[in-house]
Amino acid sequence: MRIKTVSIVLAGSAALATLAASPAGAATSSLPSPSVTAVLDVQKQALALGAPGALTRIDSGNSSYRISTGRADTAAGTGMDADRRFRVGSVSKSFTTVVLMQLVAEGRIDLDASANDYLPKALPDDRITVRHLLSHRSGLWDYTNDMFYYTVPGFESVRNKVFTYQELIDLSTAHKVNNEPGAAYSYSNTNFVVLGQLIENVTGVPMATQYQQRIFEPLKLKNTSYVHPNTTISGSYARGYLRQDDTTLPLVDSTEQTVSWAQSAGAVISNSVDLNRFFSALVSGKLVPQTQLQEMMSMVPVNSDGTQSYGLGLRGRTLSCGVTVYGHTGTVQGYYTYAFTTADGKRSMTSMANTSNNGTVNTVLAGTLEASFCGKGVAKADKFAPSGDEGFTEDIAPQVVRP
Ligand code: REY
Repeated sequence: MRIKTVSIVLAGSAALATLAASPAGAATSSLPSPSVTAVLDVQKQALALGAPGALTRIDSGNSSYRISTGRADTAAGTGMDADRRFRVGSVSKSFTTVVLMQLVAEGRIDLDASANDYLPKALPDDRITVRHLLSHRSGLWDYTNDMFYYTVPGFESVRNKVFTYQELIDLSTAHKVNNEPGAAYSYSNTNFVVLGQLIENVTGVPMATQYQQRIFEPLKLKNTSYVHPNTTISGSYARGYLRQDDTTLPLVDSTEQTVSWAQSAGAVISNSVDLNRFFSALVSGKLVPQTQLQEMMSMVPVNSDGTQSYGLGLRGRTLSCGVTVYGHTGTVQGYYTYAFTTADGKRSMTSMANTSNNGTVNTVLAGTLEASFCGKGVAKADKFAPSGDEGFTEDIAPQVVRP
């Protein structure tokens, strides 16, 4: 098999491009070819808007494209490259869902049973099912709304903290719920913290072991780990830089943290090759049986024009060329991630910018989906002035209205 690899690294004004071998034929024949130029254009916009660096990896049939720009470490001046590890934030929710769905397939958990049947301490409403948690329809308040209302003080107050699941759940249940169980989509980290607790309670096996045995080892994901509550990232990684609420102040290096505030909702570390392999394997039926996969991929629209949808622990994005891609987004201090694949798993893309609390960078980075799956750039007018649903940042506290 001949493998095509395209690596592009852009650091400062110098561009280096290497092209090895030639393609052995496009596997995703109906899609336009990825546009490396459009990916680079998006990455450069992300840098202009304040991200120190950005990376993208596209795996398409036998071809892979590795594109990176800017810095992985601003103090050391190290250039970004597409293989670096990073904190994937809520992409972790798809990993947690795989563990849960394997337990469903094993007959140990019923999706439509009350979550309270499986929990050590009951949630306030018996009507909340496991499915409601997986689809963000439980109504449970997202405790991160309060925790990170003030971005850097909030972050520093939890950076080295170790929470139990129950402590985080109690922060949520001190609030009124957003909606009756099942009545509405309301994205909340609480749902996936409850699921971590539920999995550990049913199996008696820690999440770290579950991820390792059910996903990382079978897929040989050598760059993926769950080290909670260790604060460091091993191997070659990108440092994360958090923007302050006062944007005139310097970025805060947020690389080292326990991520205990997220755990099973967001504490996985990975890289682009592994995330592409994970989502491709998932939709190809290599992680969960067809019945459970279909449940995960049954998408319900979550924005007004239906271009964004949520299944079970899985997001859908319908792009301008008509294709719907499946995966997840992630936001954790210092890192924005997009990791998506086509329904057949034949083209996958992961992008990361090493900053956060900068919604415009996150919105712009979504342009790497158009570039990778539709071969397109994003019109100039849309680039810096997100409006309507395009400006809606899925992951961050939609309930919080800033003064
Ligand atoms: C938490 C806020 C983001 C991060 C979040 N992440 O819920 C989960 C996800 C795991 O869905 C922080 N924003 C930032 C603020 C805003 O502090 N005041 O942008 O890094 O991925």
